[in-house]
Amino acid sequence: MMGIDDVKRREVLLANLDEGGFIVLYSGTAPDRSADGQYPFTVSRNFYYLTGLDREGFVYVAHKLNGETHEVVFIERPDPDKEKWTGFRMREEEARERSGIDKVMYREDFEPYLNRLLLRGEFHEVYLDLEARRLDGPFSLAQQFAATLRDRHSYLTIKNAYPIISALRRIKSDDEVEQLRKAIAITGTGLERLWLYARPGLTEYQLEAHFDFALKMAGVQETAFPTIVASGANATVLHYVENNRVTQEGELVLLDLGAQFGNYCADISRTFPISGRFTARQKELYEIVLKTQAAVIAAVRPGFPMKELNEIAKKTLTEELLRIGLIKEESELGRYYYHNVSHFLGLDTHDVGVYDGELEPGMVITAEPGLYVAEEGIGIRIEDDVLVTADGAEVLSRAIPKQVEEIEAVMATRERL
Ligand SMILES: [Mn+2]
Repeated sequence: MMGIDDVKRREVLLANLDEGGFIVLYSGTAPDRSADGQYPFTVSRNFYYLTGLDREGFVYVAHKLNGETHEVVFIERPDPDKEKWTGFRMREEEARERSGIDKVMYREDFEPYLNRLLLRGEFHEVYLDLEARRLDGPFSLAQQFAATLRDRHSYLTIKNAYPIISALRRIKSDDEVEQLRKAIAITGTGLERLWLYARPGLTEYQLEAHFDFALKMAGVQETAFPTIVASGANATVLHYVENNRVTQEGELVLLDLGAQFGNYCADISRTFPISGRFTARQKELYEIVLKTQAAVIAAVRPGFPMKELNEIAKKTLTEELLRIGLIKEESELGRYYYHNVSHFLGLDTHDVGVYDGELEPGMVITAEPGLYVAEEGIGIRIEDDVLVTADGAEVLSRAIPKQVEEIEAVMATRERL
């Protein structure tokens, strides 16, 4: 469709390099946890987007000299002894095939290689992936390398590759949309299992376990983000992740979850009655959120300002809450709705994108209005993933039940278990 494919992505990046310029991108390393343990590794999204490689400790280097561009990817050297402890490493041939980069070297050659380049004294600029990060957070590998270059090669101009890469990532290719479809389909499978096993008395994390089980049976080991299972009043806390409360008869449960497939993230929210049937009040509020979401999705098309989607959500919610008497004037809406209705989706759950800009074909966004009535112990959010098409929108997650009758029908089949 629209976005560009792997090899062309690097062409665009390298087109920014001047004569005497080079670029260094890191795949990243797993953060330390405790003692010799580490958290699971998440590949740098920009590194993966450009190379198709998602292993730890890899580095991509490209440079332009005498009108010619050279690319190298440095990978970890497979060590048969180490592999008995930590598993197989990617081989040279595989790295070459996946990335389309002919020259593959080992990681220990990275510094000597760069030294040889820099000692030629012919370079004047370097591109690094300097994503905006907190002042008080840990230094990224790119930030550390930038500091080294500033100390030892202070004549070099350091430039930021991040905006170039993220501009490309905003528009998804057919292949990327396909990965998202798979992530979403598997998320739907997980939700179905969670609903089939849901009943009052289970803890929130036990509901989560059914989702996780279905994902793993579908061949997916990772969620896109920490799963939110929020019952009763917990659902009025937007990013509730404790998931340790016992669900009670008659409550609504808010789920915000997603599988990750091929490093692409699904992000779906559903809200359902733990006992199988919505009460009249729950249904009244639920239908308002559903109607709001429909109004938002109906507005999605190329040229529509991203920011305006939230105005549509607020307008519909305000009208409806005035109608049922939950609020008396427009200014009170903030008590019951206090987030944004949409974000970009892709390799990151909160993906790159410009919130001041207009929607374009190939962008994927979420549509996720909510209503949070703390005094009634009710929190509702309904979230779908939406592709902006040439002339409108396609709801990628349309197969996942969300109408009151559909959810009640799924829950009704629990009796057969
Ligand atoms: Mn979301």
